[in-house]
Amino acid sequence: MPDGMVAARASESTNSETQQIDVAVVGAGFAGLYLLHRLRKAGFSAVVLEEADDVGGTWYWNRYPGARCDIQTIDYSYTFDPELESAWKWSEKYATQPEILRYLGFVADRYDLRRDIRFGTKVTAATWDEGAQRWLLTTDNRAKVSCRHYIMATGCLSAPKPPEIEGVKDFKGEVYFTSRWPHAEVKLAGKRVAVIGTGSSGIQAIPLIAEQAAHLTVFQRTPNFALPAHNGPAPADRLALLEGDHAGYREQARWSLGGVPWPQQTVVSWQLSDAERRERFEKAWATGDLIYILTQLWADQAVDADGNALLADLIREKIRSTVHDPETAAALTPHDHPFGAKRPCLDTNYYATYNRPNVTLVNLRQEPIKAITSSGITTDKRGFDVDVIVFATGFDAMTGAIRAVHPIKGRGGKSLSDVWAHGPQTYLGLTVAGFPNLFMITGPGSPSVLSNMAVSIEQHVDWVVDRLTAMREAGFAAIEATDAAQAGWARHMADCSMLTLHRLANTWYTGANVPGKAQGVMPYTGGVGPYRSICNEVVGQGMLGFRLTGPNVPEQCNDGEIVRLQPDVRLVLNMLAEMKLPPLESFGSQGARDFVAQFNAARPAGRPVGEVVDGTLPSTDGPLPYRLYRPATPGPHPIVVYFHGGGWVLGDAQSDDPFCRDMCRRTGMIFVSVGYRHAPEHRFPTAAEDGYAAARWIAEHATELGGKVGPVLVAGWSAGGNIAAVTCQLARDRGGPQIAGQLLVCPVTDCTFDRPSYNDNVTGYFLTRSLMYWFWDLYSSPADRADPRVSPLRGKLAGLPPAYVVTCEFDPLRDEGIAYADALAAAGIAVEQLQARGHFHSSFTMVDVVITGVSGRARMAEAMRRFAGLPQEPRQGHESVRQGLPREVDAAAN
Ligand code: N01
Repeated sequence: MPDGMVAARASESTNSETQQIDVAVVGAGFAGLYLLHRLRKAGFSAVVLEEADDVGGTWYWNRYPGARCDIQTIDYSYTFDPELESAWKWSEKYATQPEILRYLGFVADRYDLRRDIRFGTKVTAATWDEGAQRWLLTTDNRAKVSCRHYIMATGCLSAPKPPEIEGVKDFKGEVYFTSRWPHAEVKLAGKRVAVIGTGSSGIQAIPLIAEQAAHLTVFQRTPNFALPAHNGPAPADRLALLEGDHAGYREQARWSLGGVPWPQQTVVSWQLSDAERRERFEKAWATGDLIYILTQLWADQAVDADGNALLADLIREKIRSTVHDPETAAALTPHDHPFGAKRPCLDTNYYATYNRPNVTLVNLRQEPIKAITSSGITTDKRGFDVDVIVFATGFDAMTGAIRAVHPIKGRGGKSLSDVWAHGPQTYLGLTVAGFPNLFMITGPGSPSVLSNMAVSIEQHVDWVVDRLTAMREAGFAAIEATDAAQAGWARHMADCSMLTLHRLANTWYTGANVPGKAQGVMPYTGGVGPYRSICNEVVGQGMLGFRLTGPNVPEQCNDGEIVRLQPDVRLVLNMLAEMKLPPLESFGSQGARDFVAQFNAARPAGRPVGEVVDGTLPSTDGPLPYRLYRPATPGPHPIVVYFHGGGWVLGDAQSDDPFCRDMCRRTGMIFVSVGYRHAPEHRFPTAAEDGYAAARWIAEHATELGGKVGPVLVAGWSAGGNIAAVTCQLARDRGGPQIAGQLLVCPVTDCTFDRPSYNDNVTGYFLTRSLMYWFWDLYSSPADRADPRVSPLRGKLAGLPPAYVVTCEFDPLRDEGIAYADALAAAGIAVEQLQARGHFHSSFTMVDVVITGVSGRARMAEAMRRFAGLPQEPRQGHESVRQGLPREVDAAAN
């Protein structure tokens, strides 16, 4: 029966009938309400099944004292209807739970939603009926439901976590959970109250409970970072922005990283002085806005452990200066996770509450809870008699409400619980292979809890309803993610998780708060805007990664992975594509040099090293410039002779400056970047001969340069990799210098263009095939090209120094780099390869832009240190697992 006919008799059902419906939705919170509205508008019959007896979802259940939103309420609102926006005015910057619940009730009434919501109804099982191509739902209240599509709008933090403490049942006093707070008033005045848990719920509730209770004892296992909310009226500047351009403001939020329209910060911590950083921090502290402090201080605070530590230290200082008792202050100060890796909280008087005489903090790290007894709580060291225990112990987040609440059986009777036993597998955080026509709103694998939920919910709802509409128009009855698409999404998720520090904390984001739960970063960490563009791209590419079937239409399946690039590479390439630059070769050689210089000037400055010295070294035709980077550590250091990239035509020390600085810091070696001469003014073999001569001179003048006497190392990127490889061959054949190892990053090694990577990556990855042709033509005539001084792959390879060869998947030069490494190995040379998945030609030299290149550079540095006979050093910055931080989860290997 067509869904349209079903729609005509939707909603009405009796106890014995099965309610026939197009779409069933679970949950009447922010997501379920908007879904119902959109589904109806699109002409679908729909029912919402809601366990509670009213709308509100999370805001229905979490009614504890102090419950408020912690995204500014003007941002934490529906945006789909401008009239709704003008019909409702929030009274505060951060609205209270009762006000948000009133808002959701207002929305339900305004769109007459309640008539299609079955309150007090819990779904007890959901089973996919292959024959009917429909879901059958059983409920604990009245009729079953048969639906074409089943949508979980169950929220991410809906399934409370059991307290996991012995003896709760023995306690004779009152027990409350923040996540299931009673509707009737809870009287705490004059009582001895215990609160267990110091996440957002505990931190919001504790100051208000302290005001009422005779005594409050807080049992803290892990301290959390909290910032003052500075609640009050909505800030005038934000309101002015919104009111100045309503549509523009909302659109900016949709494409932002966190779902709130703040610009992207580009300044990194080491570009700021201590005073500048403090000034930015004090402003953020006074602003009282989580997204602001998480995104606006310096660009590396969320991606680099060192950049993050600078901010964390400033917050720690605030805690110490607020809490009078030093021991309590120390216990309240987090040290086990980077700021933001665990969900930070917004508070009102949280730290100051510990200065009250009626508040005691118990540090469970020093005295763990042994049991709950009839009269209170006993730790390893003492007993606490209390009248009331409040559990603010959190949730089985993201998967709890979907996986554990009721059995969901998909194709072939497969249970979602089993499929997710080792962690949630999804495509886009919206769908699961093997579960046709099942959707999740803000499911694991989508930005969800790392974003302004209101924005992410609207995006998901719109995407799903638009897809259902398109399916109906095309005659499709079922949609299902493919295994390949889902596996690709898992890889992309892992790649994204390398971009942030979430993997360095034990949190509910990773499942670590629930004993026995599979661990991995569950939300999508790539940002709201990039995620939206990916969802749109899936549609644009003919529903890539989905199989669509229907009774009277041929199956459609455009299988594949939606993102194969590293997430930051994708952003860089998208940005370059938007610039619609003419081909570099169309500028002519000088024009191209000028363009590259201008382009490079816009990059983040390289990180500081001990010393940078510009000098010249002699060559047969006059002096060549060089730039020397010296580590800050005491020398003498081994010397690396470095050759920049640029197709023998472009580039200079400045163009590869960030890479040299980074590698100098990571290796602890001197890098001397050589200014070899360029084509077309100086054609083959000038670059090769200059490179060799420079390496020889540098090795002979090691002492003068402050370096270690002995073998040098060589390194180079692109055409510089070519010169480095050639230098090794010439040094072997011409009696020195001695070279301890070679690092070849995306090197040019051969003059044939018929390897697959030249065809796979013709355009779209910055270094194009035609640009390579142009470089070759400017540098060498066809007659010269087989000379090993430009095609080292054609030279003799025995007797060369050990090599570390880096190639990138989306690079025309990929296969010749791999061929060179393979040929070196075949010639008996010790060679290691890094074949970087999802990277492009410039990934490793775009330091501090392509963050996912960090792990590759760390490995290059390790190889160089091995070549030089130096001990390995702990990895730096983003790579470092700082002391005290838990082990990484789900770190992607490139
Ligand atoms: O839960 P949590 P929450 N013994 O998991 C401790 C959102 N939210 O309800 O960290 C002793 O953060 C646990 O300790 P540890 C927001 O996204 C938003 O507070 O596991 N302690 C932790 O301290 C938030 O992040 C708002 O070592 C135990 C606490 O209980 C998310 O919901 C308001 C324990 C749980 O903290 C969850 O917040 C509230 C045990 N057995 C919530 N088990 C807004 O402002 C757990 N703990 C919008």
